[in-house]
Amino acid sequence: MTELTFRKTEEVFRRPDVDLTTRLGSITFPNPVFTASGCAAAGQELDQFFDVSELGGIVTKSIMLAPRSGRATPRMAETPSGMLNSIGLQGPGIDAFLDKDLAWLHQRGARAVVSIAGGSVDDFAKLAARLRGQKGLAMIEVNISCPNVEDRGQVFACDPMASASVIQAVKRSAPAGVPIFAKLSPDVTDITAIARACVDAGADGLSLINTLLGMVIDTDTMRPALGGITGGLSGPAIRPIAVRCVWQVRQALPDIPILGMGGIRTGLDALELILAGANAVSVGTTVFGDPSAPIRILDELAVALAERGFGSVAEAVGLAHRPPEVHVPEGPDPVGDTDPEPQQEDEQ
Ligand code: RRO
Repeated sequence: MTELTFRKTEEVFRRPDVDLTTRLGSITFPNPVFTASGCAAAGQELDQFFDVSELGGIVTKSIMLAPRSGRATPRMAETPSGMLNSIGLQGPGIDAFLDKDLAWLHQRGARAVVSIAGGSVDDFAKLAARLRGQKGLAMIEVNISCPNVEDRGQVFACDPMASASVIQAVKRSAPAGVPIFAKLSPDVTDITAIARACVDAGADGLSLINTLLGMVIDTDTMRPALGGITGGLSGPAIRPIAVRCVWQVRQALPDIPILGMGGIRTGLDALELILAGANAVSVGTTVFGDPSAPIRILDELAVALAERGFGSVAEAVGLAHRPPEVHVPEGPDPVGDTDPEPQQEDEQ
């Protein structure tokens, strides 16, 4: 069925007839384009640009148990084809989040993917328990990979055992039937080892990738540009890294759902991650300059899939892993033909 979509910009777009539904664990989402954690708060600000319930899901900014003011300013710096952030998990704490943000998303009809972050395994378990019985909750993204923490020991996703402990604890405390996705860091030697540890600990899927640890020095002040000194690098600069991580994890764990993110700006960028193995994608940094980007990218992705002859997004997931087509050169049949007839040249 062809769907007519009305944009608040009064533009009318006829989305091609492609089945965009995608399954992440036990949940089927209407389409594979989500927001990325930390880039759209809980979706309210974006709702003036498009109907946020039209996206596959809204991934919220990582929430902690208590309110937190975050790191010193400045908290953002531009980089070539990307940006650094050093927010430091600023947020209102889980109680205010549930009352205001999750309640709003539910009332709006959006599918909420709640990102949780903690400083200890116990924090994560408590956060997961607080999500029991909450309406509008579609999925939990367990952020074990925030780069902007006080010490690297708190980046659980840099260690398979620490990652597994968090996921096990979340799985035990979280509401039954809600998929648990572990968000991983690309800043490791072998992301598949961390991915396996999370899946063995009970993760239903993986979110790939968080930002990479980076740094900018202001050559006028001759000091670090960020108050927090280091920050997380995002944007198009990291897209090839995201593609590589999704590819490696899809290869290692063929049946695990993957939510892919990292520098997506267009429908073709989204398709690239899907071909690498993502079942759905999150759109992040580009939203700061183009708040309508997620819905535009969804439209562009539908067109890109239709143009390539796909009837559904599912057909494209991981397709880049297929073996190369073997090219059989034309020529005489070699079987039993030791003395081939000389070939006649075509008359021109
Ligand atoms: O808040 C942040 O500084 C932050 C988080 Br929680 C994260 O997961 N990734 C990031 O780049 N920044």
